[in-house]
Amino acid sequence: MAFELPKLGYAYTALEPHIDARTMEIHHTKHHQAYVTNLNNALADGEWAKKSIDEILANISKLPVAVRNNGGGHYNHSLFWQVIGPNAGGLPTGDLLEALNRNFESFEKFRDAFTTAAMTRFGSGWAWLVKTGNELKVTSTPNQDNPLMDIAEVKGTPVLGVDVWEHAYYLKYQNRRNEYLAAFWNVVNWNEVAKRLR
Ligand code: MN3
Repeated sequence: MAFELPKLGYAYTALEPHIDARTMEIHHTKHHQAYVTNLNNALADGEWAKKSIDEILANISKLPVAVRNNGGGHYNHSLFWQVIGPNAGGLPTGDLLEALNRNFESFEKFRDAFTTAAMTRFGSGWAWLVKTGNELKVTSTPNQDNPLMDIAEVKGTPVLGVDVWEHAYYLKYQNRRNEYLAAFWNVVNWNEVAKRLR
């Protein structure tokens, strides 16, 4: 089949206590797997099954809603597992820190803007740091939409994303999205984020 569930580069327990092992396991093996399975089913043997996920997302307005939901879900989670990790958090350095300072005045102001975007996304969705040209912007999208989609209000290349669907935090944090987001900063893999800036 065209798309496959990527392996995690760390154990489900690796992000404890910030993101619990049970949430990680269900999120990866059930939720992400379902997006992959449903994306493959939606694409069947059609011409789009041979295209890259980036090309599919860039043309999403021409494709069925099942491809939008599940293709977005597959891309978004694949990115999410990479931009979080163990032995992470703290502050970004180098070119990434400079770029955040240039675009948001300070790292703290960037973090506040990103957290606000994640807190104010009503219902299920994602908050993003995206690169458009030489500019960095914070935005958010509903459901499994993302800034690579041709229908996105704010377009760009995702550099960092956070899943604010309740399935990402409900077991440990219940309705307390704010506590999940505070914990999220302890698992951001800034080296991986910096790679996406280049
Ligand atoms: Mn999710």
